[in-house]
Amino acid sequence: MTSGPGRFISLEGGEGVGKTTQLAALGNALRNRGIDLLTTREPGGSPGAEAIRQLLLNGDDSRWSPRAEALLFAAARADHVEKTIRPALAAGRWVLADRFLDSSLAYQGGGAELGTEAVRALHAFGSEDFLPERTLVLMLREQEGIGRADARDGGASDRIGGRGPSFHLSVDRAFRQLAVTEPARVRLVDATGEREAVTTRLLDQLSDLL
Ligand code: Z5A
Repeated sequence: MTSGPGRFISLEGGEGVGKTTQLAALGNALRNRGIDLLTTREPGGSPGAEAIRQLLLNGDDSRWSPRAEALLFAAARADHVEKTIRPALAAGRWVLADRFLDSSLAYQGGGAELGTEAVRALHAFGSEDFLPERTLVLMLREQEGIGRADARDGGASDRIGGRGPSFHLSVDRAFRQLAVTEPARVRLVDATGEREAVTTRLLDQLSDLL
């Protein structure tokens, strides 16, 4: 196993783009390079945050107002950072997360129209502005991601995934904007084609960290 500073990488993108698939594949590729890696997810990744995940993803869309929803994501993230991510990094491990702050910036900031400043303010308080070293955003045309998710789930969606096309279009635009605003950290990665080809593209975007 490698020793030295742990690195924190997040995988992002819209529903069904292949994050879960690539978390496993990229995770294996990194472990095969001798990296001691923890994979985790949001919302969730610690017992407290997994409990909040149930509140966030189940029930009617109207269960939470946009502000309450953003606070719940920020609270889950604060617990995840404190209990899971920081201890792993302190032990020299790498951490690969299925979603992190950029999901809140895109879904609550963009899709739900709270704006990125409000979401960043919650993150500043909850997680002391803690950020991944690299964020890889998987990109597909929207219908393609939804088509993949439908083929898997038979059309069932969670509270947030079930929102309409204009919501998901705003999410997509927000992810693209993040790559413009923070090009050193946030990289868009083409998620079309074979799974193995996507994993290679993701690894390419980490080459300077390996
Ligand atoms: N959310 C939020 O609003 N704010 C936040 O701060 C956070 C999250 C952290 C979490 O749901 C929801 O919470 C999410 C955003 C919101 N709602 N939406 N949208 P989640 O994490 O449980 O689920 P998800 O993020 O939406 O992901 P998903 O639907 O599970 O999809 P995925 O992980 O990106 O894709 P997958 O499961 O790997 O792949 C989907 C299918 O495609 C599957 O059958 C695969 O076998 C197949 N697949 C994968 N790769 C390929 C390729 N290359 N070709 C063909 N088929 C493929």
